[in-house]
Amino acid sequence: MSDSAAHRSFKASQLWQPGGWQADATLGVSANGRLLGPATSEIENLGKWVLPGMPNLHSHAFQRAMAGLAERKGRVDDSFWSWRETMYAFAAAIDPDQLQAIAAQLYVEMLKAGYTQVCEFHYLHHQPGGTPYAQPEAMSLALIEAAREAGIALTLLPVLYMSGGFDGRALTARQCRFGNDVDGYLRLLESLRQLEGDNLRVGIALHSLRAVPEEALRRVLASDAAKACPIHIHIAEQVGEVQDCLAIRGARPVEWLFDHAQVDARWCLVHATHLTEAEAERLAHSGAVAGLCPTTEANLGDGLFPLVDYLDAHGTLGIGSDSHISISPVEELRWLEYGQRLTTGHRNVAARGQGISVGETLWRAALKGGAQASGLPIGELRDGARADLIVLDETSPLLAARDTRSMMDSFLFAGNTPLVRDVMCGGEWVVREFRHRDEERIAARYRASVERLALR
Ligand code: NGQ
Ligand code: ZN
Repeated sequence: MSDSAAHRSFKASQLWQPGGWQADATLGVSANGRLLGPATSEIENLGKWVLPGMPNLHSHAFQRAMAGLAERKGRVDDSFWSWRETMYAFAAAIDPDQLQAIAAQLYVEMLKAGYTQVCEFHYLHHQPGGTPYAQPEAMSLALIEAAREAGIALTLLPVLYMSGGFDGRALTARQCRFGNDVDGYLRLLESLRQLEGDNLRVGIALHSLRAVPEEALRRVLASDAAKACPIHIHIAEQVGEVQDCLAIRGARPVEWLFDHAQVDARWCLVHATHLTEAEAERLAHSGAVAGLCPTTEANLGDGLFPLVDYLDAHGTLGIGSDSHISISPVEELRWLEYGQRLTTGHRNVAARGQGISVGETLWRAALKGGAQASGLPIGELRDGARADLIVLDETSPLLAARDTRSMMDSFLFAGNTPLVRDVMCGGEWVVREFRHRDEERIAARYRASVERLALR
């Protein structure tokens, strides 16, 4: 194929750029799926409303198959911690084939919802009981393969998980599948880093301060890999976790992390729900990303992130679907705003000045923070970036009579009909006219896999 044949050109009536809508924009896509100046040849019309695809900065793929299975009361004090027991029981039997089937289905659903990249916070490493698979990376490879099948960009974050609490207690039987020592972890990380390429980035994940002792944290952060790759950690999600950290380490989790690690733009602090004003400011000024997962945080009863303090301190944020109780950037951003409205009694909270659009503010912020957390050249449709874009359904009644001023607010706040019509990821059309290119096969295999899991 000649260069010009592989280099395709597109136009959009309105293209979303960091500064706002750009009318009559043209885009070129190279053979390797990157954006570059348009070729002079044939120009395909993408449609009226074209946006960068949204990065999803936090996912535990296997949890997709248990979405909806923990909504019946077990005990009077059902909480995050009792949900976690249900989740452990569910995680106990999944094998690499089933993980691949579940993840592929999940990633198809993500693409159809407008996510074009996913950060997979992956800790289900070993066989039930904790013995490594013959190929120790088997579960990681299942996720990589699932992302390839679906056609989504993946930032794989193998997770270090060593202890069952701040006191350094041993893992329980159910947590043994997650456990590695630092040497084993660094070996896994290095072997996965060999696989990095256009569609795959590898980064570091520390499960939480509960699960990673201080000395281990120091060793991992001193590794070569840590110098330039994304570093993600769950932090301050639950009040009980903040209390335990205070009791055992003498500081709140975010405070402790900042005092013991150089937290900067490499980092993504997932949840960071319970912050003092000083912590919110420290996080904002560090340049790290707050990884917010509003539907999961609501589902698990975590609490509300201090969005106003954080935005006023110019903090960076992104969104994740985490437990996959919902797979929709629209719903994550809608609930991020609605949580604030419900507690403050005000409207248009995320817009920090008169005349500013909430929808534009949130979509723009989540693109930027998600891209940063992913370690990939995404989130913006500029030369050199991956060609990851979504085209909205301009014929939807929800968008009738909308213009550049009202469009993003209608996209995020009006109705529930899916508006993402076409999705291009890495220059490939993965969704056209609302259908993923391989959705029937992937859904059939998913159904068979979860039926087998349910029968066990
Ligand atoms: C997880 N999920 O790793 O799946 C966690 C729960 C824990 C969220 N934090 C387990 N949303 O934190 O110990
Ligand atoms: Zn999580």
